[in-house]
Amino acid sequence: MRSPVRVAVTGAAGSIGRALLSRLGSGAMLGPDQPVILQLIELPTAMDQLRGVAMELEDCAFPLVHEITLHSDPATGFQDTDYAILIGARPRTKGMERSDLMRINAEIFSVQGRQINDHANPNVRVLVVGNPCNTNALIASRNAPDLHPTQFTAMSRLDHNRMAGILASRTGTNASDIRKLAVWGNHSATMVPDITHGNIFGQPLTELVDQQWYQNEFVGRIQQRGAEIIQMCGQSSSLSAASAALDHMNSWVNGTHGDDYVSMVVPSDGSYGISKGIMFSFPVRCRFGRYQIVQGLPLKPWLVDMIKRTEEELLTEREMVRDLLPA
Ligand code: NAX
Repeated sequence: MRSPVRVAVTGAAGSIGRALLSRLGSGAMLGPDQPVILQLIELPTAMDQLRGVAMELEDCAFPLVHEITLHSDPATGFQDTDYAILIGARPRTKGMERSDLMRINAEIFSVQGRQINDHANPNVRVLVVGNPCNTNALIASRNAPDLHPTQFTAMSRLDHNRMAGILASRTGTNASDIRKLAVWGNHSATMVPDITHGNIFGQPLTELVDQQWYQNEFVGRIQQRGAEIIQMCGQSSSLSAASAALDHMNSWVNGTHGDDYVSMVVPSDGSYGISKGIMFSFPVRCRFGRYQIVQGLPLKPWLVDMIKRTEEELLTEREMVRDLLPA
């Protein structure tokens, strides 16, 4: 058995937080031989709910859970942490403009970026789930000057997994046999679900599904899947979002399979002509705890147009929070 690592989770008493913690405690993120110390962070007003979550985790008697600590102060919550999963965010309420939501969350993530910078393990790996997650991750990273921007990522894995799940149902195959899917851009309705390099046991997905269905139905369905789930359940995705967060971290830490890849929101290094520095979802391969953007994928012109639109949206989001981005 290895020595325990520290995992900090914000918004730990919320829907995604609860769904994530039980599977994290049973090894779904870091493997069945990696003990964890859970550092759970919540708003001061949600500490009672957080105590309840901690009691339930205690009652699960997970052998891998070494210790659980509870924090309303992110400075102590992020202390020495090896991994930080930032789920807590202000949800959009009735009548709130997108720009207001962006500002409120920007403030939260600039503070958290600074706290991670000052208190976490210098090798910390950060995943931002709370929306708007690409721009929140950018703000957190820019407020952490002592850390490398590549230590900050955000989550497009849910969109990636949604593609695999729906394609598996469509083709009557197992989701794990579907290879080389990609989500490009923002985790928003402008995201670009790309199956053009995908295959199942070597057979191209473009031969297995109808092109009209892909372009006219599938793309919109993935982009709107979150809204569809809210309409059905009255709340946003939590089980699948938690599962995707664990998959994201697992791929990052333990690597991707063979020459397959996954989608992660990472700082753009200019690959595919995307503006440097913005947080953009790319196909990545992970090895030895690091990720690399997959290079040289040929892109159809209609996909390039969509990728440009999602990039423009991210550039607009960046402008909205410019004053919270130290140089
Ligand atoms: P909930 O409202 O159930 O839970 C959020 C929790 O965060 C609450 O317990 C709240 O007290 C806490 N919180 C708020 N601000 C905090 C702060 N500054 N520090 C610590 N805790 C804080 O929301 P939930 O359904 O769990 O969703 C959380 C976030 O995930 C939302 O922003 C949501 O939009 C986002 N999502 C992102 C997804 C993605 O793929 N990137 C998909 C699912 C989800 O929509």
